Amino acid sequence: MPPIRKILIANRGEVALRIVRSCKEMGIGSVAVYSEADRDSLHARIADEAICIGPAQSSLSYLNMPGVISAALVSGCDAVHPGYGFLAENAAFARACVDSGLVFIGPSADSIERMGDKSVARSTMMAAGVPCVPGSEGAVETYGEALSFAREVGFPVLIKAAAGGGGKGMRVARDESELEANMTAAKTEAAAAFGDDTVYIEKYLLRPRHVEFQVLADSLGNAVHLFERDCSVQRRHQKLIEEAPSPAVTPELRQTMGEAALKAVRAVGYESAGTVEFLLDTDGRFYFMEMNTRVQVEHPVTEQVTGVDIIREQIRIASGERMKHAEQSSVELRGHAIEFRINAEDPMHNFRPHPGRVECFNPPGGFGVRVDSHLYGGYTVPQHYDSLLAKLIVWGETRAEAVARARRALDEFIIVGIPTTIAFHQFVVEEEHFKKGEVYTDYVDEHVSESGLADFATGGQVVEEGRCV
Ligand code: MV4
Repeated sequence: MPPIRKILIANRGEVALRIVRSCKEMGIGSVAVYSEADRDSLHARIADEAICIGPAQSSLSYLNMPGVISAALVSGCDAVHPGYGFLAENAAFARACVDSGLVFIGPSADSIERMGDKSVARSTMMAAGVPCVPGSEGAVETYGEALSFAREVGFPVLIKAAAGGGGKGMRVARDESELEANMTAAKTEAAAAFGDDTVYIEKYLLRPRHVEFQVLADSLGNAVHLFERDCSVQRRHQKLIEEAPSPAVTPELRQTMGEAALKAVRAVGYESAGTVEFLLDTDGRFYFMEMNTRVQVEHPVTEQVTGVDIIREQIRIASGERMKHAEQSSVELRGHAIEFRINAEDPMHNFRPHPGRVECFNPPGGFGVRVDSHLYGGYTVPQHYDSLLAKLIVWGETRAEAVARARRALDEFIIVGIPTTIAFHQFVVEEEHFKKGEVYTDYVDEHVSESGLADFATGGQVVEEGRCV
């Protein structure tokens, strides 16, 4: 495989910057693509070259495969990094890159496809001996089949869309009387959202934690995991806070779950960075949920506790090189890291997205603080894309130290002009359950009631309309 000399970054925002930064450190050229709405964006400015690929609407720019590939070819790139979102888990795009003579920095199109269908992924993992939530072997065709699986595992059950992930096309059936209608509802929603109404059935676990393992596998057959992240603090399937390691995972469990994650990787001949998601129940049992075949938003917490630059490793792997840590025993876990997603959303009003002009941007710094962001004072957040503005990642020798540092860093963080989730995070870092590491997937609904947040959010960071304070 020839070395990679120039990479097209098929993304925008903070992740595009993140990728350009690794390119620069590796002496690799970088080409940004941007939409008309992103003319003034930082990712287009810091890359070596930048090419406008179309209007604001994603489907006409960041999702336009021929446009992105043409940009790579005319600028003389030899590889494409898709980041997360947009085309990152699109098997047709990975295939189109390869067919155009470009290296796709990620897994093979076949791996993306196999993991993209959650019911196929589930049966693959069952066959490989990776623990899965009790339920159907693969897709469920008829109501009769659904009923027999539901009776076998016991109610409540969860009906999930095979093409889903992230909660879409998902319905709980608490008892037999709800099964038929909710299966129909899940199928209808899945058909509308994904053009595929295939569903499967699992026992519905109560108060699970979301624990995911970062994995890396190279083309020479080496595979390691970089331990786990706990992403239990979510709202409506949007992650808000992620941390590594998980407060719920003991060294023994970490070893067992890590081995299961590697079993999953080997079962599909996976190559590149990926994430194996598990649900961890209150009794410490874990079950495979999904595998994500991209670099994730929350990858920095893993970087901070392992010292591994995951983007750099993706690029090395795509070049056919051996990854930095080819042996599991050489990967070490040090300290604790927590990421807070700072979104252009108003937590006082149901987290309503709130694009607009950022008058002042003053991120925190100092020991153990990392901020990954594409913001600058005077930048206007466009309405066309996701609301992620910045990621605050804090590191500490212990979880308590990381939480104390987070409190300090959040207090320093000033974004003037638009509401953000900073106030939400300021509430959470003072909240007793979070401080003890007691976070479950329904944590936000249970412990961050809107009234509680409203009470807290009046204090803390000082924000005045239109000026820095
Ligand atoms: C589950 C579950 C309980 N039992 N599966 C939500 C998103 C999708 N990726 C899978 N999800 C869940 N699957 C079984 N068998 C609970 C959830 C779930 C959830 C999972 C992770 C993080 C937050 C969540 C919030 C609600 C439900």
